[in-house]
Amino acid sequence: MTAVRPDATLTPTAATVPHGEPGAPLFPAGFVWGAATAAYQVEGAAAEDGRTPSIWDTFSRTPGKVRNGDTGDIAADHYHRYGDDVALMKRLGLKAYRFSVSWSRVQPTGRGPAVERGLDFYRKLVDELLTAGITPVATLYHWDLPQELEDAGGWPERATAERFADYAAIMAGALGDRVGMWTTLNEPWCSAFLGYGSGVHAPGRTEPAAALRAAHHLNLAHGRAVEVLRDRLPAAAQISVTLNLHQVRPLTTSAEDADAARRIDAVGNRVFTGPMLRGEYPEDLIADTAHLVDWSTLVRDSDLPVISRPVDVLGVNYYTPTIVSTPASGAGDTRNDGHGNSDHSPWPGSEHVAFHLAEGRPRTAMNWSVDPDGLYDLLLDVTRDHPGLPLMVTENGAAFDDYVTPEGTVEDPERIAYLRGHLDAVQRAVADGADVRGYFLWSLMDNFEWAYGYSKRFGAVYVDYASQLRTPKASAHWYADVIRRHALPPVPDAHA
Ligand code: IFM
Repeated sequence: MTAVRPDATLTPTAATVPHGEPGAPLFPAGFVWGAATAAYQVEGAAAEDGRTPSIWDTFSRTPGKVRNGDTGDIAADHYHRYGDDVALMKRLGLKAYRFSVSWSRVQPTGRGPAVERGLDFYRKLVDELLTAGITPVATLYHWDLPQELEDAGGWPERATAERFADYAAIMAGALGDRVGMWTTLNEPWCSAFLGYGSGVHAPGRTEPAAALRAAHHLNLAHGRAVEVLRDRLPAAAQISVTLNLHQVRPLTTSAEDADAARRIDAVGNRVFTGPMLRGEYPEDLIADTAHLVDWSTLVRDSDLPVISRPVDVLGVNYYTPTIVSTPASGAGDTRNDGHGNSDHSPWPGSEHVAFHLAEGRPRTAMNWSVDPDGLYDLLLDVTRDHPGLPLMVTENGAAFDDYVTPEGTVEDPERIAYLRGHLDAVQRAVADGADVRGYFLWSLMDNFEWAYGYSKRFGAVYVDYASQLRTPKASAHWYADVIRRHALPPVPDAHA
């Protein structure tokens, strides 16, 4: 049964006046238009006002882990420039801004009392957003565990989930009077399986059993945070979790490839949706990984009711589909699944599965294929599996090799095409029954792209890291137009 609060509603927070072309289908009334960032990727100010290192500070300082030795020390300097950034969001007409809180900034050791100076940054950011008429959407965890908690064992340790509940209580106390939309975790799959499995993300551990333990404790942390937030926030607060659900497709129609797809769906998706939305871990996941963990001792009786506390909305992040096979079916790569190369697999128990790139489709600078139908299918798959669950596309976007022209503009027609295709997919999914309440472009501005450092630009706004000058790309202007119309603008006539 899908765990959804019966009274779950997402109230539009800013009036949207539709200006669509006659005949252009409008997005649903109250559809939320936003853009997203994450603390370590944009804030900088890594050692200011009491902030101490997170696992990403440590990882990015470890030689060979991040391209060019880049770190988030300065990033897009959002910590100091948030006022200008909010003004820019307002000019673009954004209705919502999804940001994450740096745990190390507000509770430096991951334990004990909060640091008021750290909390003040988020209070000021939120106040600025509210003054600009932009709805703040706060994510509590976007991958940056305080280093001291990792030193104590990190997510593979059950105690980390309790520390997260304490931190959630601090944030509810600090922002509960002004933030109405909350997300517990962003993409726990990456935290667990890239952080502890393949090691391409912080903390860089390559221990398949620890990755599975981390996944369970992230689930538990989510559930404990939902409990704490429900307890402390006003009844109208909306609580969600964001998952990077893999839209898994078998390469061929063979039974072996279907089994490969089932396996990746289990350890990529259902490891989270099972306990969170159904109150159980999938039997096939348990069987596939039984040689690595003893689920009967890892999961205590009381855990699943906590993890499955209802959410108001499920955040879905989508970039590209995941095409899989057994190695026998084709020349796929068991190591490069699009999440970065490692000698270690992020797919415990299914290390033999091979990954493929679709032929004949455009690719982004991440070498991800552009496939809007994947988003359509994903939204409808989730709707079929969890009927009645409100959805929000909390990330979607693309990196391209953008540059500033001599005229001072940034022309990014590929990104516009990407966004148009995916927004069209959202509209089609809504028309076919998916309850999609909003869309957040990833990302508001160029930022620190984890192990790729600053080499990949996902922003709608170009950031010159030397001067910190922001230049809205053509796609930012295009997205502003979409928001104003509440509909997709006409495709320009190539022959006009
Ligand atoms: O930059 C990341 C973000 O932090 C999480 N989702 C995917 C994005 C692009 O890789």
